[in-house]
Amino acid sequence: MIELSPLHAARYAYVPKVPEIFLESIVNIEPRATAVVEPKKDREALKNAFPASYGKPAVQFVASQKPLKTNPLTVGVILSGGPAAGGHNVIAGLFDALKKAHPHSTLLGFKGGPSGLIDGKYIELSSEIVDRYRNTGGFDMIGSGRTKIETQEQLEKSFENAKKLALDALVVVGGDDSNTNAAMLSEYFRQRGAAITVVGVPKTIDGDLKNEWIESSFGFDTATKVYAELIGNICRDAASGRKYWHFIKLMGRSASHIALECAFLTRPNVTLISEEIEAKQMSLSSIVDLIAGTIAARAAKGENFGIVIVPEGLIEFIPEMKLLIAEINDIIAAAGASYETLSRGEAQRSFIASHLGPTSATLFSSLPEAIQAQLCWDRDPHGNVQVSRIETEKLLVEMTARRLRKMADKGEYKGKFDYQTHFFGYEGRCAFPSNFDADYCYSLGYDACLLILHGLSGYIAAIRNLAAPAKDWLPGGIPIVSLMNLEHRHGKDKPVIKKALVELEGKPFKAFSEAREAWALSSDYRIPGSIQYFGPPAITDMPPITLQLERHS
Ligand code: FBP
Repeated sequence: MIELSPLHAARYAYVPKVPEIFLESIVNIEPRATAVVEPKKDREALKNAFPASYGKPAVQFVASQKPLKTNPLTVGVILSGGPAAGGHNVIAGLFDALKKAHPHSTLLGFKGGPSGLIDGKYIELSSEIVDRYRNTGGFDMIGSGRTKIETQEQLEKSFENAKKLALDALVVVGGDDSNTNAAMLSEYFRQRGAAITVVGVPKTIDGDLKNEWIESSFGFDTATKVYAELIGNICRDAASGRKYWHFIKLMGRSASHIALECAFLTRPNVTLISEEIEAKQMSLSSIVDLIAGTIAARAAKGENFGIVIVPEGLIEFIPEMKLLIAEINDIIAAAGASYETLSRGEAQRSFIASHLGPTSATLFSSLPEAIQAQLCWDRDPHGNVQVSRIETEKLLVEMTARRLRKMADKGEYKGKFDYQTHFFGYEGRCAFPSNFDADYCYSLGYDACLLILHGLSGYIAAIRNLAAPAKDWLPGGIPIVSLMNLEHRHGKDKPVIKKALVELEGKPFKAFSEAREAWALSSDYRIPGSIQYFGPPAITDMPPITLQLERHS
């Protein structure tokens, strides 16, 4: 038995705060249909692909006078994709709700992500197991994985195992791709005549699985608070030593929500927002101009130090790089299994270089060799380039240093450029969940159980009013298909959940763009400190700043 840290032991005693309606007996809660939510585009194609769940209304849970009759249920749960703080509390909330609905209900945890269902690998979750993980970070209670259930064989095996285990329902906890999986499974089970309810839960630190119904994905709050603590400490170090520019890449595969939230929490000198770069069609060279310009302006004040925040997904938003990556993706998809036989580095680089069109080939050859190699590494199971492995922060440092030398030659820059690079990503995904995430995740698990009790297959748990105290949250659900569109993946058009990117017309980005000029020249950084789990609610329960800006007028 490992010895627990004092905080670990104390977190077991934490009782998550939940929406007031969850204090009712679980059998006295029912879904009330509200608006029908339709996908924003590709409606016909999505209607054909998801006939059973398309066009269904969003629901909100309300008190009911007529108690629901419940039987013991057997439910499976899958944790899918990258870890996000609070996953264990989703399971705890689901477990507690199931046992309240019927004490003989059973919860099975599929091991290692979706492949656990395909291969029939699972454990029965007892209260002893669940209690060991309450309010803790990580996904290690049952593990996670990135297998996509999409081939006929995978769907069939999942179906067979679900039948063999007599599952009444399956809960898929994941991001956009994993919830796309959930919608496909729901449809497939229906087509096969099996009454197995499949529901999703919105997870991802990236914060890009959201809309007006899903106000935040879980894990975002904890991850951004961990990164902001580290950035704040580096800000203080930079202002103390006064000798380094710190280029900090932050996780978030596509959207820049993490970078934006951390900018509000720490006020760095430069924060790149990928969505703005794409909208303004900024080239790599103009991004370097912007960074070098800020460095020169601060040097003129005698401040040869500062902080640059680089979102992990940036590279895919720079127009010329986006074209290059799309071409590489298609080349890899067309080469199929034969690409996997090429070794990383020279073999992959020269294969790709020989298949690129002329414009992309010129750009590719102008990039540092390390970046070329990283762009060629194999894709994840969803066909995405693995941006966490591309050292964009180093690419920018190298290009900025070159630009500053030229500016110095022309007398436009008088300063000393010394730098450090950092990448914060894995540090933030498995921390003890903040109180916000602990409460939110427990409530999401409870909500998922309610969706199951009411047979709402193909729905994803959606809790609204998250900027308010937990008691005022509004739990419910929406059909997963309403979040979808068609996208080009692995060389084909496929239905997938559309990633919610930073909206340039939204309140958070507008507030940021009004403040950033002042932040560029200032050295009065904001130091958020570490996540506080105990103390005044104004400190312990603060929701993300971007969420507050989005929700308050
Ligand atoms: P999910 O979309 O599965 O939540 O994962 C998000 C993420 O943390 C990204 O921010 C990052 O690019 C990626 O996972 C890294 O994946 P891996 O854990 O496979 O290295």
